[in-house]
Amino acid sequence: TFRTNERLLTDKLHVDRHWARNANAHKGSYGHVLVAAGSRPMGGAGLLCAMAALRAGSGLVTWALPDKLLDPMLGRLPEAMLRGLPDGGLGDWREVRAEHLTELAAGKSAMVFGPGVGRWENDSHWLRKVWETTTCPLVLDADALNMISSAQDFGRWPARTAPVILTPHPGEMGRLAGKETAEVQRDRIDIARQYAERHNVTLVLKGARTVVATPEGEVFINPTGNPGMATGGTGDVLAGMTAGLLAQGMSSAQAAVLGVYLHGDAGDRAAAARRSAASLVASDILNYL
Ligand code: NPW
Ligand code: AMP
Ligand code: MG
Repeated sequence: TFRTNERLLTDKLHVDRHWARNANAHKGSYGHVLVAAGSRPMGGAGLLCAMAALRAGSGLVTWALPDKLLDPMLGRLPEAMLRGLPDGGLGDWREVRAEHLTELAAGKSAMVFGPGVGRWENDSHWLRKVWETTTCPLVLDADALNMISSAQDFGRWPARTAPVILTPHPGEMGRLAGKETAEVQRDRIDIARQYAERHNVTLVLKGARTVVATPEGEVFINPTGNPGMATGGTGDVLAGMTAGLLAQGMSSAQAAVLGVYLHGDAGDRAAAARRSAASLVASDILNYL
């Protein structure tokens, strides 16, 4: 039973209309995503995220990563432009300056930060700088969500002019809302809706039957996807896809709703093609998008 403002997503999403190419299009017609993801032990999260932004249809993708990762990653994703950020030789984000990311974000159509970036001292202050000094639509996932959870004052961060989409799994949602994972799972719709309204963000609460809640209090429930998607890297793919859709000029609600729908649908096609959900891996989703 659905209450006011709650909807189950269906094919009536008009995927063809929202996700089409014009005959006269060129790569500048479909936006430019800045992907800030990956660190030495988790370069794969960055690769999956950047490839997902491309597969979602973004015209251009720049992948910013700690300098030491640049050489090993060059050639792994020939379609993306890579930018190594000075990292003190560490291969992670600890010594990367927020200002460098802000410079790269200027003029981009969307940015995604968080998959595989890890944690470091005072990282929530670092994220707040990026939050305050960038003006493009922003997708925050994974470690970026944990940075928000550890910031004591997230509710008082200044309002951004460009929209924000948060994509927590139930564990990350629990940390954001100060609840146990099980509590989140018992009350998914209300917890997502309340957080989105209170913090003026579009919130994507992942897991079976992903919930998308808008800052206006609308809620959408996604019917696509399967338990084969419970495997490392699938969330990193969703974050990149969502930024790729945002970059094409969609509203946050459209990008979030279409992103989760297409991500699950590609996962269903991949599982059917393999005739086994269990053997699905995150890059299969990219191949079936
Ligand atoms: P529990 O145990 O049930 O309370 P973490 P992470 C919960 C990167 N990756 N339903 C569950 O909690 C990411 O991008 C890199 C219920 C679970 O134990 C991050 O940067 C990869 N509960 C970093 O790793 C591939 C659920 O959350 C806990 C749930 C850490 O991210 C992998 C785990 O979450 C990964 O993407 C559900 N549906 N889903 C790479 N190839 O480079 C999650 N939980 O501790 O936040 O760690 O998600 O693995
Ligand atoms: P993450 O935990 O960040 O890697 O994200 C996992 C992704 O896989 C999210 O998009 C989830 O919605 C999806 N997923 C995980 N488990 C299931 C499931 N049982 N049914 C459908 N989708 C799932
Ligand atoms: Mg994740």
